[in-house]
Amino acid sequence: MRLFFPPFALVAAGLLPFIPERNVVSLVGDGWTVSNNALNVSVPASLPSQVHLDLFANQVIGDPYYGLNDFNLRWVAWSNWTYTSLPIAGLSSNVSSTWLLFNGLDTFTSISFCGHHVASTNNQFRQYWFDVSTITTSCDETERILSINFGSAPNIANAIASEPGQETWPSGVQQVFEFPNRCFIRKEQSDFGWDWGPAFAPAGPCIVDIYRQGQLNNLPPAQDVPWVGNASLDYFGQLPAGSILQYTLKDMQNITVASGAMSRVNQTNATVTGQTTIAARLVDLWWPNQLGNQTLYYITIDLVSASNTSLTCVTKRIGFRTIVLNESPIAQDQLAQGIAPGNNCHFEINGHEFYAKGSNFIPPDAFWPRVAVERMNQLFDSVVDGNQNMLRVWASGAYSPDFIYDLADEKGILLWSEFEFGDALYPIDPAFLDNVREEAEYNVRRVNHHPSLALWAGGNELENLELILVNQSAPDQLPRYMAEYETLFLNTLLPVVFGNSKSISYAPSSTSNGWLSLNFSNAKPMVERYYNLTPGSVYGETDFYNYEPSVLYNDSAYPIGRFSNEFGYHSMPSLQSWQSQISAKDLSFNSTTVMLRDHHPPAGLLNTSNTANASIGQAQMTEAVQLWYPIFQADLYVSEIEFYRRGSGLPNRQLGSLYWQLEDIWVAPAWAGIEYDGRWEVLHYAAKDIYEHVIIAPYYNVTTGNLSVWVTSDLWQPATGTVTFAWYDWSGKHLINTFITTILQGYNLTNAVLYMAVEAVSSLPNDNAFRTFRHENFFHPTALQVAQLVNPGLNLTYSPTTQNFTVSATSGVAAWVWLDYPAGAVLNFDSNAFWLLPNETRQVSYTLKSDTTNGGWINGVTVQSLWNQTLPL
Ligand code: BMA
Repeated sequence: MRLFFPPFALVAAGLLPFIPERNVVSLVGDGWTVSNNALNVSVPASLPSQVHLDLFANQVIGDPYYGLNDFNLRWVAWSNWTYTSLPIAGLSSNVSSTWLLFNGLDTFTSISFCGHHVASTNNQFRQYWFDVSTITTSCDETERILSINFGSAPNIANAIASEPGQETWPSGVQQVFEFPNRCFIRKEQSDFGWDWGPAFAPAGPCIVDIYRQGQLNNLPPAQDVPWVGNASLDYFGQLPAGSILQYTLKDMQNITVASGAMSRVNQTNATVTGQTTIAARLVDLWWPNQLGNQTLYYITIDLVSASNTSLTCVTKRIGFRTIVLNESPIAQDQLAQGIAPGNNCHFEINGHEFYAKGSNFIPPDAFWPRVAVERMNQLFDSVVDGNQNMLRVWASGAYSPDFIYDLADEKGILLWSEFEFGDALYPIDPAFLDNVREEAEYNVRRVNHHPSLALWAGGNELENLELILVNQSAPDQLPRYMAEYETLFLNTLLPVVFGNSKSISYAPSSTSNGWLSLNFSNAKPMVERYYNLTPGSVYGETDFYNYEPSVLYNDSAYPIGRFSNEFGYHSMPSLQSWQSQISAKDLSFNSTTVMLRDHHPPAGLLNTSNTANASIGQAQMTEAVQLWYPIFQADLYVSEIEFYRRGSGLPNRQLGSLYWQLEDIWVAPAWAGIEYDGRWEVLHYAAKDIYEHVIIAPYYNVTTGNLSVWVTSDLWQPATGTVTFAWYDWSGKHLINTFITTILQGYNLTNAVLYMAVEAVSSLPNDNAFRTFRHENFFHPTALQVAQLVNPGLNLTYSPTTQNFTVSATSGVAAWVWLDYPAGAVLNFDSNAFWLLPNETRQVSYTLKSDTTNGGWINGVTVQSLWNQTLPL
């Protein structure tokens, strides 16, 4: 239970932006106490923090992630906690005003300063500032103590839920994980538990908008017109008459590219806005990873008085790009190309359609103060190394802090961002809507200048799940809940995005069938398509899970849409990771601890006890492994990604695959490809391989028994090349060099494997150089569980000179060769989980991310394949 999340909290004296000599006193750091009198606990604290972290640091509780502490520590969440400062030094009594500024209070607080009540807050996602001038001047320096009382979020959520006349929903609509009633409060929704995570519930900026002249949200803009730079600054108090805005645009070498006064300066009671055009030829474009360079600039906006004094000045790092989620109807020229009718649903960067390759990003920790820049840097390096260009920053976590967007800007990772609503419907009383509007304004304005920002979506699984659940449970009430849905997601959130930014698209729900009409002359510009579908047409996104193992790998079971924003199956993390968070005696697949840390499916969905619930998740993994083989999860994702990518050349013109989920929040069974400490699972390696630009892949129709092989490229230039096929038996005996299976009649197919490879020449987007793209794949007609594998005779050596491992197979086909390394280091190999033909040798290099073994990990590297013999170095 997170009680406290201030990325930083400031006491600012004279914070009026146009007083140059303002004095800012930071409250970040030591000198705080966290206490609960009733529990007789009072320990030192340090900001930013959360109560679990301070209690753990002072040994009041054990490691919240260890064993079953997820359950044992829930008393912390049910309690109230007070953070108290030492007397705050450095505040002058002689300034015109003093403000308290908070950039994150999680969630229900009562704030007092010098013993006076200042305010109460109720939204983790908002910025708050309070004028404490009078209190400060009448308060002695020794009494300037700030005290913040955090009320128990689950208690308060329950109290709000039971208020007379409170909103209710039909049975089964609200997805409950561990603590109920999360929808009533504006707090990270997954703090109340989720199927991949624990339930701890721990306790005005300037906006710069860069867009093409004439651009409107959600519509592809012209690319041959100048850029517009729009800046809007919030301010406190009175703005001197005749103030103007000036801008300076510099490149990363600090050379001025353009500067001047902004036109159309416009002033409301709290913001001042100005605009300028920037000739397109002056700047280079920003592109996502693999599609071009990530060129960045700095823009400085100066608010200057009539007497030419700088009142305040803000600098933002920006990029010049247009990014649009194009959901417009399929046009005539697209129909003529063979694209099925319906709606588009794809992204366009700088006017180019591209294939979005990526995954879903969940909160990387239940305790955000532990999410350090270095850790995110490593994680995002893994995203880039994994050939991904987009992450969906899933709703129901937290809005990402600026440093995460900064890293994404630098590495070219597009962030499909979402408002924090998911798998539930929400109240629409005026106070709730006002609170949401403030939260959305703050976050939209805060992150808009980042070129990595790809989209704002209202929330997770609303149109494709929540409204459908209402229809199933209480069809007569669908109009009412649909109207409420529109109030929040179309009438409240959409105007915040469109009112602040022209550069970014908005979709009320991911997943959805997109919009039916978009007309900016209407008071409500967007009308959703909902379920208004014509057979034979293809519309929006797909979201696909099926936990019945017998239907896995069946192409005909996968959904046909324009973009896949979620799909997956859960699996176990590595033994090395388990060892870091549970005891040796609990290290078995069905131990109570392991079962109880498997939160899938959510207890609240099943109305069963946690133990019964946990065994279902374990059972699903067991059945799938028994039917297929131990690493079926990664192979299943490969099969789905191949399927979605092939759709880019089929009538459904499918242009995106974002699997569930990029990374783990702790150590537990979940869908992740990267573990809590950064270690790659088989899934991340397999996804890296199948997200290569040019891939070759088999498609097997289980019903007809027909096999076809397709090559798919996401390059923008044509690729030409050759494809090679060869059938082998598992001992490596070469059967025939052809793809035609009928020639194999007479062979035992449980004993046959088809090798296929493509070698093609083309060039990368925004790069004229020709390169060769290679990819190989294997097809086995029967599940590997029943295939007659033979010992492939693996060999593993390491060369300190080249720092490469060499792996070879000597006596058979090696399926899913896996290099493993001991705990204490985090690294990734440049390839892993690959196949080897007999007498094939592969050099494997690695990128070391952290190491506490002083290089000793190298001696602990092992190799194995599905044949199942683990060999030491
Ligand atoms: C979808 C996601 C998450 C969930 C995942 C796995 O529903 O949006 O809510 O964690 O599937 O079940």
